[in-house]
Amino acid sequence: MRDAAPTTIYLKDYTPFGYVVDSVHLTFDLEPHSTRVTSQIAFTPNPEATDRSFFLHGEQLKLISAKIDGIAISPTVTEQGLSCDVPNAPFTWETVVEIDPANNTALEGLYMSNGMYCTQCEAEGFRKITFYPDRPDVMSVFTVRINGPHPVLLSNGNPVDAGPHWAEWHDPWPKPAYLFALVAGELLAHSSTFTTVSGKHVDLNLYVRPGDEGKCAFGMEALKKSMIWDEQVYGREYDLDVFNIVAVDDFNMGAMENKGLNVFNSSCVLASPETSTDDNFERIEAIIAHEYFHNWTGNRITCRDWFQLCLKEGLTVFRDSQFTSDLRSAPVKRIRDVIDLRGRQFAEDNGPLSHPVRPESFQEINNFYTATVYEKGAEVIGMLKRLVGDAAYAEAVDLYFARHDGQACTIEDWLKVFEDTTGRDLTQFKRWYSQAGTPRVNVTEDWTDGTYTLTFTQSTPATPGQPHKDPRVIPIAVGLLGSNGDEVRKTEMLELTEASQSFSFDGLSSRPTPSILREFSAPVILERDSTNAERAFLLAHDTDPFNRWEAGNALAKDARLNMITKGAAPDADYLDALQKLVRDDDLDPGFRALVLQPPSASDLAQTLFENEHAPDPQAIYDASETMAQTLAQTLADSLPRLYAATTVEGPYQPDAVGASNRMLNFRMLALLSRLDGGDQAAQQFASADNMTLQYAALVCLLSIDKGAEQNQAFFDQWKDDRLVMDKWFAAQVAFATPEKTAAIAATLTQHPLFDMKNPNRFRAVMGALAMNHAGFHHISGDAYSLLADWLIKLDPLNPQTTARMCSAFQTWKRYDADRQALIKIQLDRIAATPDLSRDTTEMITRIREA
Ligand code: 0A1
Ligand code: ZN
Repeated sequence: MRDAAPTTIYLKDYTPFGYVVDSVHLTFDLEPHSTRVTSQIAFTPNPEATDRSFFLHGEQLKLISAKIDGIAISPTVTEQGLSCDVPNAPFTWETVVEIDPANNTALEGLYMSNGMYCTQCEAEGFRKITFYPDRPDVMSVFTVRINGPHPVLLSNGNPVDAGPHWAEWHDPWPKPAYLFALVAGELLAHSSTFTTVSGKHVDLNLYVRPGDEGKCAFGMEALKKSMIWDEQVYGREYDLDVFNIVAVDDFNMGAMENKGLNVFNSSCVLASPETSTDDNFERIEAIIAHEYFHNWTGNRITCRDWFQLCLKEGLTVFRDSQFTSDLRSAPVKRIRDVIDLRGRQFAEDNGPLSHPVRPESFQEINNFYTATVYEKGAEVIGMLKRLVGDAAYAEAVDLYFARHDGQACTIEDWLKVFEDTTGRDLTQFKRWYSQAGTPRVNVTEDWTDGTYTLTFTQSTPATPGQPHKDPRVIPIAVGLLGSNGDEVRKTEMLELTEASQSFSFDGLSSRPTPSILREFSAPVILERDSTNAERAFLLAHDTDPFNRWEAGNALAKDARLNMITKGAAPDADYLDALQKLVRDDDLDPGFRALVLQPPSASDLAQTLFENEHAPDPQAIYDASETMAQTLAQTLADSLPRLYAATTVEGPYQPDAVGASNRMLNFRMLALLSRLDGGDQAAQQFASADNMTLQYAALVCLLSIDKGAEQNQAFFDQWKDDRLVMDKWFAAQVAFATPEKTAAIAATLTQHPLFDMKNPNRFRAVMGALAMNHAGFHHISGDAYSLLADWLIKLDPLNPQTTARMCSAFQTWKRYDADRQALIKIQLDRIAATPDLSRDTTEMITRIREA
C-alpha cells in the first residue's frame, strides 16, 4: 500500500493543536536524490488547547536524527508522522530528514521539474518536506537557508543574505506551512518595480527558464495592474520588499499563492502574441490577479482548517472576477462565468460528487479543490454583496481585514462581520455554505387589475448524504419591460426566503414582460414557461445584458432540444432573431459572439436528463451540426462583411477591444468554413501572425474534419514550444468527429512528445478526450476504456491529477443503460486496481455510488 487506509475527517471534530510554533528555521542541502532538510522549531504549549499529545505530520521522509533541546531522542514514526513525549514547557525541536525530490512524480512537497527544484505545499505537501504540524491554523515565522549550486535560490519573504551557493530568506509574516515555498535553478528574471500607495518600494521578478524570457512582459504588467487594483478597490497594500513569481512546467494545478513567492504552472503565466490566444491572455491576467489577491484573502487571513477552503477561494475568485470585469467587459465576463459555472459546477452539484461549498467531511482534501468550493463559493459572495448592497459590502470587508489580520478563520468569522456591520441575521443565508445541490426556482405570474404578481417556488433535489433541504435566501434581480422595450420597472432585488413566495408590482398600465434573475443574481436553475416570441423580444430589448444573452441562450437550447426530441427542423424564429442580432453593429462584438456560441453538448445533455430523456450524445452532435450548417446558410450574406469588419488591423495587441472583435471574427470564420469547405480558414492560417488567428483557423478546419496539412504545419512550426504543443495535442482530440476521437487520442499517446508525467500534456490529450462530448461517449466505449487505461497508469505516479480527471465519469448516470454499463466496467476496473491511491479511491468510490 502506498497510502494508509482511507480515514474520513470531519469538520465537527476540529480541535486546536496542543502547541504554538514560535519560529521555524529550515536549512536545505539540495541534492536530486538525497536532499537534507534540517528543521529547528520553537514550540510552546498552547494554553487554548486541552489535548497536549505531540504528533507531527510526516510522509515519505527518512528520519536521520531528532533532538529536543539538543538531546537526541527516538520518536515513534509511522507512515503518517511522528509522535513522542515532550516537555510541558517551551522547547526547541530539531530534526534532520532526507528526501528524494528527483523521484517525486506526485509534484507535491519538494520536487524537480526540468532540473529545477520547486515546491507545492497546499494542501498537505509540507509534511513531505519535514516533520511538522501541517495544518493551516498553526502559523509561524519562517527563516530559510538554501545550500545549492544554482544561481537562483528563492524562498518566502525578504532576502536576508546570500553567497556563492547559498541564500537566506526571512518571512516576517506568520504563515501556515502550506504557504511555504522554495525554488532553485538556472532561471532568468524579468524584473520591474512597484511603489505602493504609501510609498514602499517593491522589487518584482518573474523567473523563467532560459528561452522563455520573451514571454514575461504581459504577466508582469498584469501583476502591477493587480497591485494597483487591490489598493484602489479593497484598500490592500503589499507587505514585503519583493514579490517573486516562478514559472514551472510540471505543476498539478494553475498556480499557487505562496507568501512572496508565487509558483505558476507555466501555461498560466507565460504569454506572447505568437504563442498565446486572446483567451490565454485573459486567463493569465486573471490568475496572476487571483494569486496576488490571495496575499490578503488567504495569506494574511488564512483558513482555520481545510473545511474552510472556500473562505479564501470563494472570496479570491470573486475578487479576480471583479478585477476582470473592471479591466475588460463586465457583461462578457459575467456571461462567460455563468457558462463556465453551468458547465462545471452545475454538473458537479447535480451528480455523485455534489458537496456543500463548505464540506463537512473528506478523505483527501486535494479532491475538494472543486468548482463548488471555488466558483459556487464566489457566487455566494456575489449574492451576499447583492443582498447587503455595495457600500455595506465594502464596510464589512474592511472590518474583516481589520478584525482578523494574522488569524486563521472560519466562515462564521466571515459572516459575523456582515452581521455586525449590517445588523442582518445571516443564519438562513448560511445554508448556502452547508447545503449542497443547485436550487430549482419555479416562477409563475399573474396579471389582475393592473397588478402584476410573480410567484417563486424553490426546491433543491437530494444530494449525497443530504436527502432533505431547507429553503435558502435567494436574491432574485427582476426588471419589468413595457411592450416597446422600455424598462417600466428598474432592477429590484427580491429576496426569496420561503419555499414559496409572491411579489407584486402595482401601477402598471399594461402587462409587462419580466426579466428575471438579472445578472444571474443567484446560482439556481430558473424554471419558467416562456414562448419563443417572448425570448426573441428579450433578446432584442432587455436592458440587462446578461438576460439578453440568456434569452438567446434559451432559444438556442430549445431549438436544438426540439430537433433532438421531436425531430423538428432548425427553428425559424431563432434563426431570424440571430440574424437581426448579429447584424446589429451597435452591439459589442464579444457579446454577439457569445450569443452565437452554441450551447455546450454537456449542457444540452444535462437539460435532456432533467426532462426525463436519456441524452444521446450522437443525436446532440448531429443536431448541433445541422444547426450550424443551417445558421451558416441563413447568415451567408452577412458572413463575409462581418468577417472583414471584425478583422483587426495592425500589430496584434491582447487588449479587450481587439479580443472582442476576434471573438466574433472566429464565429464568422467557423460558419464560413461550413460554406466554403475551409478555404477562408486555410487562408487565415497561412497569413496569421498571431496565435489567436492561427489557432482559430486550425480549430475551424479540424471541426469540419479537414486541416491535415495545417495540422502538420502547426506541428513543424511549434514542435519546440511546450505550451503550443499542448494546444496541438488538445485541438486534434477536442475537435475530432465522434467516431474518430478515441483513435486520435490513442495515437497521440504514442507520440514521442506525449509525456504522461507532465500534467499539462496529460490533460491536453485526456482532458480534451473527456471534453469532446460525442467522442467521449461514443457507443463503442473506446474512449471510456482509453481514459481508464491511462488513469490506471498515472495513478501510481501522480494521484492528484489522476483523481481530478476521474470526474470525467461523474455524469455517467445521465446516459442510457448501454453507456452506463460500459462506464461501470471502467469504474470497476479502476476501483479494483491494486494499491490505488487514496485520492483516486475516494473519487471512484463516490462516483460509483451514484
Ligand atoms: N491555492 C491555489 C490552488 C492550488 C491548490 C492546490 C494545489 O496543489 C494541491 C496547487 C494550487 C489557488 O487557488 O490558486
Ligand atoms: Zn485560489
